[in-house]
Amino acid sequence: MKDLARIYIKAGDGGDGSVHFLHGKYQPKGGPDGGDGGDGGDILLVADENIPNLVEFNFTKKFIVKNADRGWEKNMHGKNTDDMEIKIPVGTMVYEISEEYANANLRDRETLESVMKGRRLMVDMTKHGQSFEAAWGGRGGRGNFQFRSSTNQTPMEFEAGKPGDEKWLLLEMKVVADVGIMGIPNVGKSSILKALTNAHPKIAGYPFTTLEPNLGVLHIDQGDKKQNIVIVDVPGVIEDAWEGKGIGPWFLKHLERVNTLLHIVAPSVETEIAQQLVTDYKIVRAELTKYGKGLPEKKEIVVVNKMELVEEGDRAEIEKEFKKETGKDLIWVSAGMGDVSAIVAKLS
Ligand SMILES: Nc1nc2c(ncn2[C@@H]2O[C@H](COP(=O)(O)OP(=O)(O)OP(=O)(O)O)[C@@H](O)[C@H]2O)c(=O)[nH]1
Ligand SMILES: [Mg+2]
Repeated sequence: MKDLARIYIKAGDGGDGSVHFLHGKYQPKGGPDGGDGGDGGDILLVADENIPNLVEFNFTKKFIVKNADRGWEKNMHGKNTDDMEIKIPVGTMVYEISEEYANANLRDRETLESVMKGRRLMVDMTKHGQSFEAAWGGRGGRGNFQFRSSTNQTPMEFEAGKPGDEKWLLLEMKVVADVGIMGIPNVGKSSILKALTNAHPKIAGYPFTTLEPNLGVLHIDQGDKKQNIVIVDVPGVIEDAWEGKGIGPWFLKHLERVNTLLHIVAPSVETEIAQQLVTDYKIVRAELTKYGKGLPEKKEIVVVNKMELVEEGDRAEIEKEFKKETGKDLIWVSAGMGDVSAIVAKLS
């Protein structure tokens, strides 16, 4: 997912005030009538749920509002320029960065780290329709009409228009969701998202089928209790993801905003199932700890998927062993059989 972008924004400059004198038919030497310059347009950022990611900022990187017109004779105000709206995905954090990073290579890890260190958060756009004034247009300058007085009938003064703000911004998008589905590859994370929600993620029997976060909404309607729970399913976590193994740890940022983690495990062996589940669970927990940023502290529900592969009579023993080693309880589902009711019960 394209979840990082850098853009340049420039609001409109105000127009200069004008210096002019009225030359009416009966007023060969009329008074000052130079009008004020127009106001430059602002730049607004608007969060829009129809924008899935930041990919369009690969193509358009510079947003420049036209400058306003200067003032005119007959005390006419120069034309203002319209504000510009830039639509960005919901979940975008907007940072101001120093101009020295205007052309720096953000793919270079060290450069990116220094950009991230020096950035200043302007706003976090978490709601559809939220708007933010990112750059103010310059005010127009006053024309000489405004400088007339009883002692100065022929003012030559005027004001120049003020320049519009210009800035370099770093946009970083982090999915906004209530619940995050994670775990090692191929345990059925996307299958669970599909069974719970309206989403249609790709599902296949090999690791890293999911390469980008998938989003879905679970509707819970229990008479008086209606809930819409937004769920995100992320790629698989493997040992040393933090060090760059697999597709790396970058996608974990899309779990930073969730309240609850659904940590999915699944049997992949026929004997010693409990030990295998514990090992897989601990691999993922270790990567969460390395990543930090609040993830290790989040509420976690551990879910065994593919439960039909485990004899019902063996489940209690597996639960006991899992609890002994990790301190966590297990719930059982089978996305394959369409039975994810244990998750719905926990979330509602
Ligand atoms: N037996 C069984 N197989 C399942 C179940 N749920 C999913 N699968 C299968 O497990 C495989 C992996 O499913 P995915 O949903 O793609 O798994 P994932 O965890 O999202 O995988 P990655 O995105 O690659 O990490 C597919 O072949 C699914 O059909 C289940 O409840 N029982
Ligand atoms: Mg998947």
